[in-house]
Amino acid sequence: MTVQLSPAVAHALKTRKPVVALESTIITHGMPRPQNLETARAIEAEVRKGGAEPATIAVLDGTLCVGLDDAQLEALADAKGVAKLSRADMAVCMSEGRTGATTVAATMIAARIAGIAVFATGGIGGVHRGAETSFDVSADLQELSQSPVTVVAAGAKAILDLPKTLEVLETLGVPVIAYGQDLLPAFWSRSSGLRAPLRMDNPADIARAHRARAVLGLSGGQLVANPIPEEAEIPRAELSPVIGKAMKDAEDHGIYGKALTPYLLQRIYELTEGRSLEANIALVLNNARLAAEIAAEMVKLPG
Ligand code: PSU
Ligand code: MN
Repeated sequence: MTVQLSPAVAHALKTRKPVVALESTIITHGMPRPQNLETARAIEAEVRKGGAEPATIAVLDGTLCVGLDDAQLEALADAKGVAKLSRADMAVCMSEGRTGATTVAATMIAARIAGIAVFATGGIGGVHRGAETSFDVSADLQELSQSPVTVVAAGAKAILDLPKTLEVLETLGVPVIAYGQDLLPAFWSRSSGLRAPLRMDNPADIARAHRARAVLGLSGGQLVANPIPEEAEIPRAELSPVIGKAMKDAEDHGIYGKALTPYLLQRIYELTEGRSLEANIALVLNNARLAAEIAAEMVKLPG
């Protein structure tokens, strides 16, 4: 029931090398095999290429591991019945000595403990469509207001209610920064049609803004919304009916709660014949690149 930094991550942090935290729910619940393991490895390689140390995070047999070696990564990618951990259930998983993958919320908690300021993922959880009746709002949003981590994602998935997600983030005091454009990206698509509250055009500005929050004594981090590369995007109009169908299927099968996001991702993968996965992989790698650049700028800041 401890927290364990891998030797590589511990060394990087000690010598003030840039480090990028990575989540593991994307491996266990977000992508099918074998692409999940291939992508997990490719993300780590991308972070290293950017001169930063990757720290993939998971709870393994009750230990919160910050930085996995390749054997641990492979075992996690192959394991069945791994729990999907958020703020509410991470401690119980550890106290019971079990294994669980960390969502954005749980990964932020681990990054905070380890002292890692930057985290790359695909998409964050948000306010689900129909939340006015289901009350399904991801704990990722709350965590962004509590743990001081800059999270690089490709915006929020179009399976969510994006206007409501933006409203909740504003209420919680979370800066939502579109990278290099005015519009909020929507995961598989470069544009959600909504204006992002903030815009920044280079990694150094993002690093300084992170530091400024600390100067003000503000809890919580920042959400950087990085648009998917043009060549990989699936235009919104094309995806819209697919998302509608996947949501109808979820309803018909009575899927809700924790199971909903993984179900929708899998269903959209099937309905697009794999195209959504290709886009997902491209955008995560793109986020890993930007996160490494931000991490490199963070360590240059004085103090
Ligand atoms: N988006 C993806 N793939 C994922 C997730 C989101 O494209 O695997 C995962 C992340 O770990 C995120 C979690 O933190 O889903 C959100 O789940 P929920 O909506 O149940 O909070
Ligand atoms: Mn939920």
